[in-house]
This record gives sequence, structure tokens and C-alpha cells, in this order.
Amino acid sequence: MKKVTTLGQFIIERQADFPFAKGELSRLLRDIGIAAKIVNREVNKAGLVDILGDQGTVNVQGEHQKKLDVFANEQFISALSCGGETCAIASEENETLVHIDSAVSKNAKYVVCMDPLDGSSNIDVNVAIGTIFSIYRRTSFSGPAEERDYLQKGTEQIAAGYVIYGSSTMLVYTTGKGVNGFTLDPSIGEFCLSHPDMMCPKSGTIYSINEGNYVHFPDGVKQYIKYCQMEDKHTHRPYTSRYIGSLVADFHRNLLKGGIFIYPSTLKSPKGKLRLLYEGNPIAFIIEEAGGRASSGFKRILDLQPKSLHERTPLFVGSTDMVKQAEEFMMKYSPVETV
Ligand code: P6P
Repeated sequence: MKKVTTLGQFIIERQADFPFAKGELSRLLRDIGIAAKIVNREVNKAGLVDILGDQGTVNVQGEHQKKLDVFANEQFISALSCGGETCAIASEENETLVHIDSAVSKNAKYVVCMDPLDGSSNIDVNVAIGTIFSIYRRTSFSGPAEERDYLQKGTEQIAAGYVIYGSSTMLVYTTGKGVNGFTLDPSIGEFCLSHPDMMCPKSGTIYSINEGNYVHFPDGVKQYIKYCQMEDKHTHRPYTSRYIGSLVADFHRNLLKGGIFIYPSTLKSPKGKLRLLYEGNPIAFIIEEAGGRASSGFKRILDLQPKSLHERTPLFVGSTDMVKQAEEFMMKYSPVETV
């Protein structure tokens, strides 16, 4: 009988990696796992209950909030608030920082940045969506969290991960000691280790980009797309184009199979569409831990200094060789750095 390692068991086993940790991070990751299971339950029955469709509100990004967006945000905030290890949450769904000022949490060690339900435009059409999270140790000493607690470079992340609600529900995370994936076993309600020590292939033949924006792309991206489409048996081209429109789903596929995902700056969005704090940085931490690469096209994502909670960044992420090649096209054809 194959040994089953649950997320909880794994976290405790790996706690030894952090000799000074007193279990706070372990409990925080447990809290995220609990919220993910609750969100998963609603995502899986979304078509059956009145939780599809628009909430009738608009979030800070000016995007129409889906009922599941709001539900997921509430669940993660509630789980993290009850867990007592988080003093504040920066969420895509909230304009400003959410302070957890209960007696047990207001001096807690950690700040969480999250996109509670990424890809929500796909909810109503049954396409994979995801949660993305990033965990920092606060730099202020006590009292309400301050800007400097969440405007930290990605290199300062203590942990990062995502949940993908797809053909199965998986939680994938890193604490800087490799990347491990856990698949939810609904029969026991536990995330079980299914993808130990995940590594991204050094190269691949999949490119993911919304080519509908082609006319607005920098020349370097246009030239790279043409390169991907050219016939060349030696380099296995033309590559395959795969684009789901859900970052977690596109990223997860490329992490497993090799490939590159690009959301570049465009004329309409000079700093790109994706957010640095709760999309770029956690995804970049994971891919680097899995042997891949993440940049703005010019600079390492994890080295970017965030200046505001919802700031955006162009994102080139995936197999190291492919991202490096795309960066060469950017330097050659669009050398003006936009980030
Ligand atoms: P577009 C979803 O709204 C999201 O934030 C990411 O999950 C996804 O990669 C991207 O936007 C898709 O954007 O402009 O191609 O629809």
C-alpha cells in the first residue's frame, strides 16, 4: 500500500527545515489549505447553486466581481484571521490592506498577499481557475502592519503557492526548499503529496500568450512569436500555442511540461496586466525553485521593488532557456525597459 503523505504531515515533517520556526508558518499554510478546500467545494458545485455569475460589484481593478471571487476572498480572509498567524492581507479584491486586528493576530509575524480567485472570467464556462498566495515576514515590530510589511521584494518571500481548481484540485507551494504538489483526495478531504520535488524542464515547445493583443505588443514580443511559429526541425519548431486565459492553469501546464507564458506590456497597459505582489512574485518564486526563470522581459521579477499594492508588471515565466531567448528578442528589438 503506497504511503500517503497529507499536506499537514508534510508541513510538519519539513518544519525541521526551519530550526527557529515555532510552527507559525506551518499553521499558516494549514489555514490556507483549509480555505482552499472550502473554496474548492463551491467551485465544484458552482453550476448547481446560485454562486455563478456577477456579484454586481466592481473591484479595485475595475473588474466585475464574480460571486465566487467575493466568496473566495471572504473564505481566505476568514481562515487566515482565525488562524492567528497573519497580521494583514493584501488581496486583489480589496483596495487597501486588510488589517487583522484581533488580539491574537495584530502582532502576528506574517503578511499574506493573495489573488483569492484568479481567472474568474473562466468560472462560468467551467475552465480551470486558481488561488495564488505569497507570504512575507513583517518588517515592522508590532501594531498594525505598515506599507513596508507588504511592499517587499519577491526575494523576501517566506513561502508562495497556488491552488488550481481543475480536473483535480491541487495545491502547489514552496518555502524556498523546492516545490511540492498536493492533490485533493475528496474521499478523505485531504491534500495528498502527488508531485514531490517539481522541476520545470529547462526548455519546451509550448508558448502561451494572448495573440489577440498582437498589434499592441512590443516589437521584441512580435519577433519572438514569429520565431516560435517558424519551421525548424532542429529546434522542434513551430512550437505549440496554448492559452487558457487563467494564469494558474497556463503556468501549471508549463511548469509540468516546459514552456513559456508571456503577458507583456502593451500600448494599453504599459506595465502589463498581471500584478506584482500576488501574481508575479509568487509565480516567480515557485518557478525559480523549480529551476525555471521569471522576468519582466528585462529584469528578474523577484528583484523588482514594489511601490504600490496593486502595481502591475510584465511577466515572462517558464523554462529557463525559453525565457532567456525571449529576453534576447526584447533586448534586440524593444530595448526600452518599461518596468
Ligand atoms: P487576458 C485572469 O483575468 C488574468 O488575471 C490571468 O489569470 C490571466 O493570465 C490573464 O488575466 C488573462 O488576460 O487579457 O488574456 O484575458
